[in-house]
Amino acid sequence: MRKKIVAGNWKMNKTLDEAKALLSEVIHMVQDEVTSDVTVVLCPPSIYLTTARQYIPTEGRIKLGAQNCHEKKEGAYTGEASAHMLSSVGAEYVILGHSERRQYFGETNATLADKVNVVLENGLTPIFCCGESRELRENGDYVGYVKGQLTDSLFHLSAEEFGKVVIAYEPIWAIGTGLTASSGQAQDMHFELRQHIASKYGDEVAQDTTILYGGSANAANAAELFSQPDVDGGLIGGASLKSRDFTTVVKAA
Ligand code: 3PY
Repeated sequence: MRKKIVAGNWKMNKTLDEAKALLSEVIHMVQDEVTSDVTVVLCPPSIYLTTARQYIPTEGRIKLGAQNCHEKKEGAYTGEASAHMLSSVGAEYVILGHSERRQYFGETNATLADKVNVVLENGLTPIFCCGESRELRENGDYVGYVKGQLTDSLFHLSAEEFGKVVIAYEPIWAIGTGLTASSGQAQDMHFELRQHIASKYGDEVAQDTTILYGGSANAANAAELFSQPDVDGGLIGGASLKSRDFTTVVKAA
């Protein structure tokens, strides 16, 4: 049985006091209300990771994640954080290749392959984001494009290493636009990606791979999205900033 995960991507939001309040509310609500075995990953801005670590119980379903890391081990990279540093402050997951990182920070499939390597070397779980633009969805081979993102950034891994990766399908046209993929569109792509993984690593690895949906998933649409057989939870943007909404999404998984 593959793992169900709901991860909250806070992006660049919240002051320290607001972050503390949100952490405390979400942790209590999840502990009090969620009965399933879903794993919840909270990904605040990296400046709050150390604080967040103090709020999140060391044992249990709630985990700490970062939103990015640098591809090099260490060195003269002003303003950056390495996977080793993230691990040293208690992060367990790292979101990699979010479309905002690809778009605004020029991250390529090749850079992301390096990031995946350092993240795995440091015992962290990558949440690898992939997804197509609106133009591609309307006029191109969007399935081939998203499969290519996996091939280029992940398929150098051994089956054992790949087994530690979480995939998040996030169509770019559904991020920050209020548009969401229909549950059918999400299912179709997740199915294609699982087949693609099977073609490289075999059926067992593919069936065990957690594939999250991201892109304006929220309290109103999560249950429908998560009811799809190949949708194993979500990577949640805006709705992760409100404790009630986020908890509702977690309960839907
Ligand atoms: C969204 O929900 O829009 C996201 O980008 C999640 O990462």
